[in-house]
Amino acid sequence: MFVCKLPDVAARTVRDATFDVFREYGLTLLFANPGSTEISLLADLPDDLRFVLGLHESSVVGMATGWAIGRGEPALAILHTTAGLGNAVGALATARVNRAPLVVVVGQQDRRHLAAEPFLAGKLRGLAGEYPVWVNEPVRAQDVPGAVARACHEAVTARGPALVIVPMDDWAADANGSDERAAPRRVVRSRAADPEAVVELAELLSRAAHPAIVAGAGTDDPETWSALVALAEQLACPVWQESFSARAGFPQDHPLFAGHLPADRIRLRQTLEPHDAVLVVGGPAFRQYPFHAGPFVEPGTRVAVVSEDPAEVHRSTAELAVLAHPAPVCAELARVLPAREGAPPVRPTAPPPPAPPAAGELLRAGHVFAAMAERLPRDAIVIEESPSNRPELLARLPAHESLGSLSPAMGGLGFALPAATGLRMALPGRPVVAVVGDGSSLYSIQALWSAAHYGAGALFVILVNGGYAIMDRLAEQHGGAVPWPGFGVDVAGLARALGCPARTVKTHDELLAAFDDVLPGLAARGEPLLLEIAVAPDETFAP
Ligand SMILES: Cc1ncc(C[n+]2csc(CCOP(=O)(O)OP(=O)(O)O)c2C)c(N)n1
Ligand SMILES: [Mg+2]
Repeated sequence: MFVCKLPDVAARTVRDATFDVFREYGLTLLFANPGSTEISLLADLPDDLRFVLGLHESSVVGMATGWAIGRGEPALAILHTTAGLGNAVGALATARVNRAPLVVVVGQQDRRHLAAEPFLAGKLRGLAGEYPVWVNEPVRAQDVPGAVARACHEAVTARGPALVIVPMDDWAADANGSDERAAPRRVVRSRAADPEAVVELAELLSRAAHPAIVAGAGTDDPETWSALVALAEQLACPVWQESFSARAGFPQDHPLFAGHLPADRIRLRQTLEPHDAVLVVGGPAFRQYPFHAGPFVEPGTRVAVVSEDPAEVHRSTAELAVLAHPAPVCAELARVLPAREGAPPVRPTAPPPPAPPAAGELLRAGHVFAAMAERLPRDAIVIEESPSNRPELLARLPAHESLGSLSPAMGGLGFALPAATGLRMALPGRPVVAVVGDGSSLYSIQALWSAAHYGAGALFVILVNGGYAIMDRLAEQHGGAVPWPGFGVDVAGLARALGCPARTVKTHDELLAAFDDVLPGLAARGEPLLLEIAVAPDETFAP
């Protein structure tokens, strides 16, 4: 019998199968900067996959990180072999420490001649060091879709970037053999509170006469906020925010909020000295900045930790650490512990607004934050990357709602502009303001192009003090001369050159007028705006 064999024009490719994985896991926004090793993936994208161009990989990954944090879901970033991944390493480290789930596809040269190390062949596996939560080089092209699905699970469970390195010829390979993925369709992560763990924590807390709570960045979600509020109210105890926290773990306008812990052991010991038990929730015991000798707490203070981050749990200097999601544990503790009587602590109030500057004097950061505090909508997200002004910003701009406060968790500059852009794309109805130093603004300035091009209506407030004020203060404290010059960069001009509308503000009246004009309508902005505000450098710095 004669059988007519049709040509196999409609053969399904690994690229098709991977796009289905993207769709299945909601990875339909592709934050990317393309290179030749990614052309076979990216050319002729189907309409339901949206490409978002970042003009440098710090912006690509920063935008993806903002998006992932805003959505609480993994975001997809696509990077170009060694050059792209190399440029992105700092941003990937920030994503890891900020606990943002990212699926990162890294393009590689063609498998068929990789052995000969052609132009653009990348030594990619170890390039991002220990910062990815998972790195995979699929053994066969047909393993790529499953690897992307697994990367999604790895990124969510370990909360960081998971990398899949894909040779460029894999995308056109026949998908036959890729259906049996080495990854489950769904992962259900159990979050129930272990009754034994709750009993141990409850015992430690009920023996204490004067307990206290320290909230870390890991409690910043609405469910954990309310569980922690219930626990704090049950214990009638003060709640501090860990120092140098990347997120607000507790409502900072609550009467039990006691302020931000100091970042050195001397002042930390003094602050916690009145307490015989400290429960650290969603953070390590203890996050610090400058080193000072001696213990974190006085000998009479018992320390317990609850966190779902294994590394935080394992490195904590504590008597007891519980590896668990804090929300159910805190809710359960609030249920089993008896209500305590006791006067709530005196809540730190924001310092009064500074008097307007005298004629001819420059504005100070305090003027900017005080004016913002009076006008910002309650649900605003404030992204801080203004190093010398951070303590004053935290004091004047409390987080009223979950995700109200965000900063680069490991101190790497160049996060705020792209993160604000990605956050605003993820949460188009929520006001987003990035407060950024002039020096900090220059690390990922090209993110402004993406914000403008994609209509991300974030507000970028750039505090122009003419240089690296924090470095100058630290050098003074160290007792040494500063070898780096100050700089006067026209940041508003740079913004305009990148297509981002910008205004400059020099006087107090201009400041109030600009904020009156812009802040009330922030939630509805369809385009970004950069405000370049000239400020005097602060003369002191005590984190
Ligand atoms: C990528 C990166 N490079 C260098 C540093 C070190 N660093 C920390 S703060 C700072 C200066 C920041 O200047 P600016 O944003 O103007 O803030 P100011 O200190 O003036 O408030 C530098 C260079 C860093 N944290 N990250
Ligand atoms: Mg500066």
